[in-house]
Amino acid sequence: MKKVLLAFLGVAAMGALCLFCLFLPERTDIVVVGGGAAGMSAAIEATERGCSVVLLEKMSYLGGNSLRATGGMNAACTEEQKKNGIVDSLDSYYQDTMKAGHWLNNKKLVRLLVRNSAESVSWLEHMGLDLSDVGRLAGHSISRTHRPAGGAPIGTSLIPVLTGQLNKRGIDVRTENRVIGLLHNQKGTEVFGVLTETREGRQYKIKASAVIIASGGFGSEPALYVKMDPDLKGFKTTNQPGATGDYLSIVEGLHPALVDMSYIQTHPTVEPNNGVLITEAVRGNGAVLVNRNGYRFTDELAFRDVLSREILKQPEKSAYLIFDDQIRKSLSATDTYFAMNLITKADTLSELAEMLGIHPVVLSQSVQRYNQLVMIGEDRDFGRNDLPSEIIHAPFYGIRIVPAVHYCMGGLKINEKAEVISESGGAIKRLFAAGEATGGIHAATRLGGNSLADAVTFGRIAAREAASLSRR
Ligand code: FUM
Repeated sequence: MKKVLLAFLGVAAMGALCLFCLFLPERTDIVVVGGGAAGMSAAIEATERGCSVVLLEKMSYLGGNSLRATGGMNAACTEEQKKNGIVDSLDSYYQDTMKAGHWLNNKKLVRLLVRNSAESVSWLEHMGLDLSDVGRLAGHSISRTHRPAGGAPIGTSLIPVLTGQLNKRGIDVRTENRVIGLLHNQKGTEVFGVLTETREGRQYKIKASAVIIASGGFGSEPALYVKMDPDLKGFKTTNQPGATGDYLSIVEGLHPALVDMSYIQTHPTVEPNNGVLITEAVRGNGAVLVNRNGYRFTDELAFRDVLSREILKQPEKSAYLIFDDQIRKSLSATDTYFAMNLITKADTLSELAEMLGIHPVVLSQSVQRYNQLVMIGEDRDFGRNDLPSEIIHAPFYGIRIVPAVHYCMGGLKINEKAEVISESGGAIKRLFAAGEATGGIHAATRLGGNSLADAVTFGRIAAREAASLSRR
């Protein structure tokens, strides 16, 4: 009888233990919130440093806005630049980034970005990403935007490479798992993990030594971006649907400092009906902009805020991007626009103008004038500082474009360790952030190609610092 009772008690104790385990939160070293380039880079780097990682992404696929990235990734003093005979300097990259940001950027973070940029490029190359084509985007004094050979879009090469690395390392990646809050102490000064919800609505906790927020910006949330900048009412967006500013609700109760929230970048050249971004690389490789009357009206490589403003001053608040077959062939990224039938094609410029509804004589004269300026090597009309080639190789192409919401420069304030800073000024313990969820690096305007540089560089910095905590 005694034996039966003991056995019964034993079974009951085991059962209670199992039940207890069932309700115990999971545990990992680091939770990464968001599966774009910043989150994926952080997860890979943390695993390299011996940490267990869970990466949580609310969408059904990885990549975030990074999957849509086209023009490339900036870095100064890279091997690829050397191979292409490009002489760059860290200072030049720093100055360009600061100038774009109206000198309101966090200087320490920009220095860190610039110093680590070449390393970020070689890190990706070692993982198998081709970044051998080095071009120039608007606002840069030199070619430093790295992309795959032939001018292919970077995002659709980068994300599969990073995904391959996550898989190779067996990293626990959970899509359709939305982080809805952080586990933290009562004062909101230290974080212990996350509260997550699955697509089916099941909520569960994961305890961690550190959490890295890399959930992106809010470029797909008109209510938010119009609140921050009322001038953006009615604008289209280039952002993926998941860019809804989730970090704002995730950090509720912690009182983090937010910086530069009203700085929301519009990309100047977006096709108005489908919201397809026409990469700045088209202008970087030689395209011009004209208005409906056929006149050039601006430096096509001006900073995005300046250029967007200039376009909005033109008739119908839009402009036309004009390029030739040589430019098309230099950038396979344009293939998508042709496949989507977004581009008008003609054998002559006047025929192209007729098809686009632009004044044919004026367009031909504007392009002729531009070609003369290319020949003399100086844009005496608008001060464009890079004039790669004349527009003379038929067929000719054109597309109507408008500015559209593209990037949120503002976000969580971070320090050089990518720690999230609270309103009271100290770092919130065990909480890190990287990528578009953060603010301070780009300030008033971001240079094209700096978002991937930021995402990869600060994703890895956040992981390095988070990993040092989990080893303690
Ligand atoms: O135009 C582009 O390809 C955009 C690049 C960027 O925003 O970094």
